[in-house]
Amino acid sequence: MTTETHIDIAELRKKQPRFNAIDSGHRACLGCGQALGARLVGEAVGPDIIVANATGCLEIFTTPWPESAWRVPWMHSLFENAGAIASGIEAAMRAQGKSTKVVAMGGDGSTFDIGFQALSGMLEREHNVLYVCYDNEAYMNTGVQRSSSTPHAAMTNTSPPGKARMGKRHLKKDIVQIIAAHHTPYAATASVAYPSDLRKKIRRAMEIEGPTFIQIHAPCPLGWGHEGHESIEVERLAVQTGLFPLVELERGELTGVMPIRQQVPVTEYLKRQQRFRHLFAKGDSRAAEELEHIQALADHNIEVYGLRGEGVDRFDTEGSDTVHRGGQRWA
Ligand SMILES: Cc1ncc(C[n+]2csc(CCOP(=O)(O)OP(=O)(O)O)c2C)c(N)n1
Ligand code: SF4
Repeated sequence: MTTETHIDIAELRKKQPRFNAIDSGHRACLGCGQALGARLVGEAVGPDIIVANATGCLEIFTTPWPESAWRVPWMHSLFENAGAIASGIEAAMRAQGKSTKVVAMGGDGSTFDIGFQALSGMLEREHNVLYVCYDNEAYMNTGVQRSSSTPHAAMTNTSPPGKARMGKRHLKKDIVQIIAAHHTPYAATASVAYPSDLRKKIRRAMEIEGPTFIQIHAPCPLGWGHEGHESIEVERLAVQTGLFPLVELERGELTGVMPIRQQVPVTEYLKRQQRFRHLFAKGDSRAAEELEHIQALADHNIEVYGLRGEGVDRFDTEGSDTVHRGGQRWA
């Protein structure tokens, strides 16, 4: 015997433990770090926002016409002008006396490279906008081309390893420091493998009147070359090796770091990803040199940011458990 149950969607939503700015129905790949990142950001920002989203995977997989996975007002900007669009929306809100917060979003290609000019202007003019960069370290939406965020020695379709070079020749751009050099009130790095820390930083940024910036390291199984179910494990290693330091900078001053108590060798991170497989090729003496170089980059981060923690745990969870899953309840 079946009984029909009437479900009141409005009532159900009220009982939900958290607000989701982005919901089911998107078409990201399995294990997409950016989809998880956007979900975590969406939980932390609350409903009173307007999103300006640059062209890239996030924009494409959340809004296949005529559908949308967004539950907040959302605007697609060009690849190059999310900062300008967000500035304009914020100025319009201010003129109308509204407190709705503007959140700009873009990938690393959009943020580090093509949209940087508009972002720099937005920061310099001190617009009250939170800018979130989902850093998956390449132009993924168009088939994995190198960006200025792609790490040294990584293989992409435009930085193939071969006789002339071992993957990308240049270093990853230090975007959070460049943003901080704009005297930005709050600039931080976060990782989808540390969700509570990520949400905490988003909430901190939302409280600040003025421009804020968060760079979220987000694995891309397609571009990094690992299985979708490995995303979080791989991403944790990015942080635990020191290759992606978790830091907070306020008006250029370092105000917070997530210490690493037991540093993991970079090979543990690199060997999990096909984009670094040439670094493990037998009989190529350049591979060992590159591995040493990458280890030196991780050690340098640990030194410069003072990341070395003390204690027996692999990782200092201070700060990670203060914000509980679901966080604030929204009406
Ligand atoms: C001016 C301009 N150049 C190139 C493109 C083509 N394009 C669309 S998405 C994209 C890659 C986006 O990369 P990224 O910003 O890193 O985001 P991801 O897709 O990796 O999330 C490119 C090159 C475009 N839309 N506009
Ligand atoms: S290509 Fe990468 S960033 Fe794009 S949807 Fe797939 S996993 Fe996500």
